[in-house]
Amino acid sequence: MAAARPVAIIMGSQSDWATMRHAAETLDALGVPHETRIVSAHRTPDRLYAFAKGARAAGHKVVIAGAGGAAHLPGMTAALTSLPVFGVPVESKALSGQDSLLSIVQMPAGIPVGTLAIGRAGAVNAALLAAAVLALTDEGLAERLEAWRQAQSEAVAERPETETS
Ligand code: RP5
Repeated sequence: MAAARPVAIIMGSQSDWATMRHAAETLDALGVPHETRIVSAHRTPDRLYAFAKGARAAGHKVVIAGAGGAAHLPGMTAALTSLPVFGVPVESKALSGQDSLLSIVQMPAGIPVGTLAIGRAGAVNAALLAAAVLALTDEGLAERLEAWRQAQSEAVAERPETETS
């Protein structure tokens, strides 16, 4: 049997991958195994139900769910599993992701979705939060996460480069 992948990255559409790949790449950089699936709350509701109901038994510990527009995927997933769910609002064409953000963040009390920023920043930070959760019980990952943050700090220049034109 294949080893369990602690993080599941799900998204409502192939078109969300351009954003959600940043979550996958961040988890890769931290050495966190993950699974990626297209699961639409609207177009494949049966797939969503099967995924979310089976997520814990499949060995997942955290779900990252990205969706745009009337973005029901993170909330519906959170309704169907008590695993932590982090929602990433994908930038929509019509409303620049404001619709996605409000759809995901405004969960009524009782079913939480940890909501991140719109777009790439949200996808990267969802991965970092998922890693932080897993690092609570994984010392090796905690060290890799610290090293990742240290490298990020070291990559920031002391002063801006002088522009030449
Ligand atoms: C949502 O509808 C998806 O999450 C996606 O962000 C949006 C548009 O989907 P496509 O029409 O590009 O497939 O369900």
